[in-house]
Amino acid sequence: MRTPLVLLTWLCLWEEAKGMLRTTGGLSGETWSQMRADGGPVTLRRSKRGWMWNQFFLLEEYTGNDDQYVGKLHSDKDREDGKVKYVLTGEGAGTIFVINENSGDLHATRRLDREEKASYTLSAKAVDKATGRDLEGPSTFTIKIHDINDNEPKFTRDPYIAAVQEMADVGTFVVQVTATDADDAMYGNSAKVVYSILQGQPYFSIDPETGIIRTALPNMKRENREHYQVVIQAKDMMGQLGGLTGTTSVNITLLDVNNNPPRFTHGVYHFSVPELAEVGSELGVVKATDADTGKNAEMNYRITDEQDTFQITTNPATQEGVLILKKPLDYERRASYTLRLQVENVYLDPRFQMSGDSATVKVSVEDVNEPPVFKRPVYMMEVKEDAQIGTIIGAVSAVDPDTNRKPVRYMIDWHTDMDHVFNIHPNNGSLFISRSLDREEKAWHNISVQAAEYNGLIGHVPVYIKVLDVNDNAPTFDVEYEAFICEDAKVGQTIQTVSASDADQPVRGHRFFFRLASESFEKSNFSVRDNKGDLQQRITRRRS
Ligand SMILES: *[C@@H]1O[C@H](CO)[C@@H](O)[C@H](O)[C@H]1NC(C)=O
Ligand SMILES: *[C@@H]1O[C@H](CO)[C@@H](O)[C@H](O)[C@H]1NC(C)=O
Ligand SMILES: CC(=O)N[C@H]1CO[C@H](CO)[C@@H](O)[C@@H]1O
Repeated sequence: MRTPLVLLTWLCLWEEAKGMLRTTGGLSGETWSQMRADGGPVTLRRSKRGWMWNQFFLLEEYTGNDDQYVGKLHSDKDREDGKVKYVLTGEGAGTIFVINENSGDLHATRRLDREEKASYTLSAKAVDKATGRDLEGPSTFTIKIHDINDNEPKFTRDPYIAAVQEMADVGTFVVQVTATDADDAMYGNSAKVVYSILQGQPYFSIDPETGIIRTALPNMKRENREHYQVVIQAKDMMGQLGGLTGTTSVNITLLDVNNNPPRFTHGVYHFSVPELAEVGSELGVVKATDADTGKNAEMNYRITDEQDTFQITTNPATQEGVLILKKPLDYERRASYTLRLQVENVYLDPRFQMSGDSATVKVSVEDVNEPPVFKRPVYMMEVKEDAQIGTIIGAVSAVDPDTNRKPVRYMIDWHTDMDHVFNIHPNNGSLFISRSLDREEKAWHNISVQAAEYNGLIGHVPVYIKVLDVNDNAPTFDVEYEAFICEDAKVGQTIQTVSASDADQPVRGHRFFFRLASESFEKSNFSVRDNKGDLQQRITRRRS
């Protein structure tokens, strides 16, 4: 049979704890003694059979020097004559919690931390000291560690890294920060956190409840300021005075948008280029600047006139415009050009109305001392092979293309006329024959004529001289003939066929006339028959 036991407790509770106990303590219908006038611990007294009330409450983080009083166990069987002994078992019994076996007073021997362990379950019984018999069977109760605000809010990150587009609308989401508080979230406000912004106004704002950071100023331009360090505070106790705080910093970067057009660094650029510059060569670079970065600063250059002569490309590494020669220049023909350039961004943002920029480029062509230039790229001349020495066969002509036209002197490149067959008048370019020609020996004389500026540059031109044929070669018999004839040969019988050739032109198709030499003609016993149209002529017997 169970012996009734009276449980007396001292609860060290603050005002708010009382409300908690009312809802959780199972004290319905019972009467609380009055709170002590000094506001200290209340005495809760209850007299009831059995272990109806089975909870103790204990504040965490007790800072007193002595053991912290938890409460008192009392049995009805205990007449306070020293015959009853109280025995404690369970979590922390004998170590964290000790009981005075005579009085039933329960103490905690060390400071407790609710965030480490929020409640302990123990058992107590009353024993007859003399007999060792249980006066009251073991009954279970719990000691709940009551929260105090001993933990400050802690942010999940420090720092936060975030980015938002420049010129974003006010209220644009940037990042959400979160602070957690280890205190009891179910009880009081120790874990109720409110966010505020310590640094970073007026650019950014924070929602006190959600921790969402948003933009707070319109038209924040990256070009004015790119990086912001925002400091956020989280305060528990719902942000009330006395709450604990934690802070974090949020590094916010404004992301570039294309809100700036490229601008030429100069209104007019001057370049000079030697007239002999090769097609494809670089004449110079122009630069436009763009306050944006990356793709938003990429640009295209354009020439709006003189596109035949020049072109412009973008150097992808520097975004400079590179002016390139597209056609050969000639100082003597045109000494300067004026071009209009246009520059625009490659990737435009439809939100921003931007027009590109324009600039002028003045290109001056520099005169280069150029060699004399012949009027024709090649000269073709003809001369009869029997022409007299000193005959003029033609003339070449060259001029210095430079503005201060220097006089030109002509020479034959002797490497191309080793035999000195030709001569040239040094001032007027007339070509003479200085040796007799023979077409049959050499039909072409391909020589090179030079025109030199005085003490200066040399120009060259090929001259092809064709030697024309003159009939200056007699026909010749191919061999010396030796013919045999039988004595009974008939008249008209062919004895020998002879043929001839001629060194003059044409190579084929010569028409030769054959006859017997005059000294043997009269009384000759042989005759020659002209085999018309045939190179070969037959000699035949005329009489026996
Ligand atoms: C060049 O000079 C020579 C000698 O004075 C003269 O015979 C010739 O006709 C001249 N040639 C020309 C193209 O004037
Ligand atoms: C000289 O040039 C002509 C014309 O180009 C060519 O027909 C001829 O074969 C050349 N003769 C020599 C020896 O190079
Ligand atoms: C020039 C010559 O040799 N004529 C000879 C031709 O033939 C006759 C007879 O066979 C000779 O008598 C000639 O002398």
